[in-house]
Amino acid sequence: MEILQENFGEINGHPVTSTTLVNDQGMEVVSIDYGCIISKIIVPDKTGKRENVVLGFDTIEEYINDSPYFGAVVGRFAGRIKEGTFELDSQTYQLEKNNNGHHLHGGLKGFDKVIWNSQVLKGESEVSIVYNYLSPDGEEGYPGNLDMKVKYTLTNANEFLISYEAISDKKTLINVTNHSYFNLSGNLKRDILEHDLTLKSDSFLELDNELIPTGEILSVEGTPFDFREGRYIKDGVESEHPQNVLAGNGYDHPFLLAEKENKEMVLKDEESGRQLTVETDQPSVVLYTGTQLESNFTIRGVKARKYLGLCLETQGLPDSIHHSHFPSNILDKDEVFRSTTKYVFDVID
Ligand code: FUC
Repeated sequence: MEILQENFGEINGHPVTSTTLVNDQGMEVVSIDYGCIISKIIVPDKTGKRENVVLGFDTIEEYINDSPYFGAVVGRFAGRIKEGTFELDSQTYQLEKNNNGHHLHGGLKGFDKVIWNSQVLKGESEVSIVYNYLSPDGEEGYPGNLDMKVKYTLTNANEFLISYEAISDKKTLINVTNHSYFNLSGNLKRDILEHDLTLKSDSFLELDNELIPTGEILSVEGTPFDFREGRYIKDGVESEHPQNVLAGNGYDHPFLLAEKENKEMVLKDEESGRQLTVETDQPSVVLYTGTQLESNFTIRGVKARKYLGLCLETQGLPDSIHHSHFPSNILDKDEVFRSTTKYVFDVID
């Protein structure tokens, strides 16, 4: 097992470091201390060919100018909060409105756009990097000084674990995730339309035209949202279901997970033979199929376009503060928030 570090450029005079975690199976995870961005995950295909399976850039300038949250940790609150406002203990808070009059992914300068401190840890059968950021009281409108830790661990069993830990000195909201866009074809050879996803979920959140949850929880039964037996992503792209259409022809929806930490998400690309299994302790996953990816920039030589990657954002429910029947994302003063998501890569025939 190995940890390699190198310079990745600088932001306003601050150096940015890239850290590569390497295991003995030929798997590598590269992350930078700007946004805790995962810039590469290299895993073998069924022939043993090692290729990158996430969307990312090779320069800090591209991350600053073009990135739609590629590989980043998003927070303090992942997803949308309607009109960016909420009440806690009869005090009203106004967050930055950075998306169509709503708050998205932590605001104008969320966790994805700050430089984190870091420390590497080397064990017998795993290597880790721990990122730390102190988000000051009032940042982007959120109450409380929030001490945030994100730990990336790569094991010799091709498991990649992301653990989050947070504590605040005031009652606040917390809902963090990682916004990696996966494409298992390897080095973006194909889009994700023929990726096959199995999801242990019986229901998903209805969204309005601005992608804000309406409060309705819909059954997946008989819809393109039913991934319980596995389904190609293209089913939702070609679908006329109004929820697929409003998501830009695809998916941008929170699914409620019926099981936890038991292979609840399995993504397969038959041609390369790569398979990714995701397990989490969070109540939901937002499946986002890159429907807003069409743009003028290139991603390591490939023109940005729809369906080039898909996100499996394990998290609590967006806008939960406005829906008392959603699981709460309120963090009490001095309470410790902890959460872990595990990504396991292997090959199938
Ligand atoms: C996802 C989506 C959003 C947005 C963003 C880049 O999490 O829910 O709609 O486009 O990422």
